[in-house]
Amino acid sequence: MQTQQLSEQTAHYLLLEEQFGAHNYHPIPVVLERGEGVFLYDVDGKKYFDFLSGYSAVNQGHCHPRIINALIDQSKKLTLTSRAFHSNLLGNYAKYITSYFGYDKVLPMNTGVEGGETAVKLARRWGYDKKGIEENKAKIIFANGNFWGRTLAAISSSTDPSSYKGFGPFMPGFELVPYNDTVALEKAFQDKNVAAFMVEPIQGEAGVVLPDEGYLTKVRELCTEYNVLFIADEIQTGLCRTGKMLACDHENVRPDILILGKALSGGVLPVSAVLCDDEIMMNIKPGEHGSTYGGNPLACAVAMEALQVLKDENMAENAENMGQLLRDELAKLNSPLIKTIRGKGLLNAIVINHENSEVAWNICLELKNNGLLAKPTHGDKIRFAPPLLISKEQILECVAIIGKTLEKFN
Ligand code: PXG
Repeated sequence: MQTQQLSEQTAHYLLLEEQFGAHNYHPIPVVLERGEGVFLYDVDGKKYFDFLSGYSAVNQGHCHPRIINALIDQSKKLTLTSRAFHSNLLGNYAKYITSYFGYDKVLPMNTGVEGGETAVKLARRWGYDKKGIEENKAKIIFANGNFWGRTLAAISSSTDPSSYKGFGPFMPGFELVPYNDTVALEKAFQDKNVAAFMVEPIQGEAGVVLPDEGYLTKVRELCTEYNVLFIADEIQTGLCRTGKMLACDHENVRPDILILGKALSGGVLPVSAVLCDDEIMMNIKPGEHGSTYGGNPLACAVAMEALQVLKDENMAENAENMGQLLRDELAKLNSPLIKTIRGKGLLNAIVINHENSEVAWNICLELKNNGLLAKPTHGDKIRFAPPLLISKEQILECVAIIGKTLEKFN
């Protein structure tokens, strides 16, 4: 591993985390204290381009003034009622987000993984109440390489040993098919107990894996034909990240259940949402699902502003254009270290052409030294996903940083 010169301050904070925090992450050794737009600043005042955007939670840019103002204004009035009482924000938010995405109803939760859990519960209940699946027999199909969080249910569908190994026993009723394989999917759908297929339109954590064009269209067709719910996990791909409001919009397909999270709050607080029509949502009765913080007034105010900012600032269009520019300019580097460049909009990854998986990590350390923050995933892949307000000049500056960095490793 490459040795890094760390400032005394940085070393101090790293030590605190190491001594008193669980060792459940392996972060890049940088300690951040401020963010603004596409930039992050560390405790020594060094400025960086953020090429991770909190795993796509900060699509609108760090500390977006309008979102922060919505947070401040609402936080002075009312932050939490629990769902024991109504608030004057929840109804407005529900109306706003359902008309924004074109669904009958929303079920508000907090983290992405709770959104996933909610979708699976809704699908099971629909399977029993509407499809007529026998009690406790419902199956949910997932794709190999899926990632939807770290709870016991989420790791029960995982094909990544670092997620599931040593944490069994697992949730029954989950089955897997290869990603991007509609023949396997149709085979799985022969089983009448299948209630839903839950899939990421582009697999994010797997390393930005894009399916063939037409995959989502075929998934939609098969789900309709076999009366199986199509659940789209758009927690990472949604909200303009891939150059459209939703990644499903690239093929004009409408999932039966849509899960959103991350950028739904612009990185300000955990806000997730599950959207679907009454036929699915209205099977859940009072007391059968929820959470203390789900739909809290602060989250409602922040989410409405975060969604409005995406539209007002044309973030889908900018993500589409800047993503194309980024991939084109990365290709022009002609670096022997880049095996593959892939992505859509501003959800991109490069695959490093080296057997030694430490090389991608060391490249990220050197990128950090040169003023750009990125993190490897699965050893050899580096995600390039800046906030969506990045400009052309900034993209060119970032590609220059990446080019200079890679040259050191040739
Ligand atoms: N679905 C997708 C597609 C995701 O990428 C989740 C669900 C879960 O969201 P929450 O808010 O529960 O983390 C994700 C999360 C990490 C990490 O460990 C998380 C994600 C990607 C990479 C790392 O912090 N995505």
